[in-house]
Amino acid sequence: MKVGSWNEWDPLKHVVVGRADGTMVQAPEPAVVRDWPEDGFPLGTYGPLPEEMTAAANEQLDNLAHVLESRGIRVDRPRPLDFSRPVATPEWSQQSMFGAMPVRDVLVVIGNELLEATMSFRSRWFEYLAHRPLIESYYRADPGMRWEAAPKPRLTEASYRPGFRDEYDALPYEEQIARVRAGELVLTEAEPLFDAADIARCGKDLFVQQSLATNAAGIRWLRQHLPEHRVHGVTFENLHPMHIDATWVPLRPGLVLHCAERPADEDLLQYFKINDWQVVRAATPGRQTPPPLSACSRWLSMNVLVLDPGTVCVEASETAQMEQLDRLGFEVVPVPFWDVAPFGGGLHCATLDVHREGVLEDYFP
Ligand code: ABU
Repeated sequence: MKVGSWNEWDPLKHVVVGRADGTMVQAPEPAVVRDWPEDGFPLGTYGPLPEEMTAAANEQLDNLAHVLESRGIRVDRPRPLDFSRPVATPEWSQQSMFGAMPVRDVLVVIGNELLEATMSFRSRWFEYLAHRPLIESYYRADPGMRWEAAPKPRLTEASYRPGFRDEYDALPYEEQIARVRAGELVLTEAEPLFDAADIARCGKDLFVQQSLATNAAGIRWLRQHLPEHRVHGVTFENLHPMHIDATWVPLRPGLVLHCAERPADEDLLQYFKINDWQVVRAATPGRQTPPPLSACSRWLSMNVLVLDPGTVCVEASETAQMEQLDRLGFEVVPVPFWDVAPFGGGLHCATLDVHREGVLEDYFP
């Protein structure tokens, strides 16, 4: 048993796969207000996702676990909590949590360190507890593992821009994008905040998206915490940036998949190009609409799980994405996963690399 992973593509040996049990449509909070009337959750309402959706998602998550185990990869699963209970700190209370999905949002492994993200939604503040039994067992089994948790945020009103959503939605497109570029979204800079899924790992280089879940102070904290890495704060032309793994997806040394609808900053493109990386526009998703009851987009098509530099799991209905990766030289493993999407994401979101064989390398010398 070893905790260790430096990038998104080295041979995968051990992984956590999330569970859908008990996932909630979150109660309103300063960071996020759900409004899905057509799916039974109009503004202000909250509650567990329907049982039949949960069962269908769990079937696909279990199947992913079997696919990975059949390839010799060890799979662990988190312990769901009662996410429907209100939670509180001394400074606020919140009527519900979210769930034990996606694992990628909460935890990241960088080298021998397993790091718990701050998270930035109140409904996700305690989510790490669903993963603690596994983390504790890893810490007992691997004497070389470092277990770190970023500063637990206060998440008081000071961490959020009041009236952000209405003000932002009323802006013209160019002004909205200027706000994205400037990192002036719902989060203030009162304290470091980040979700782990805003980090793309490429050995010595870590690309961290400033987003609706990650602020500049969070990126600064990561930079200071990981002095042996080059931590790049990045943004994309995306009106609702939330996690980098359906936008900028490194597949193997020298190859990154990029969402064409979310153009990258010129500086980022140049950084990859002068280091001889190929930046490939991901295939257009087969689906025209986002998943129900979800903040994710149809670009979950490119939210792939790389098993090794020649093998990649792709959502089974995304034919164009599978064909593109086949042409790029990958063995493509189709995995049905669209029923998991309402629970927070795709194949990359739902998983956490505990161990990938490999060492720290500099891919941008
Ligand atoms: N959390 C996965 C990324 C969601 C999206 O950009 O559609």
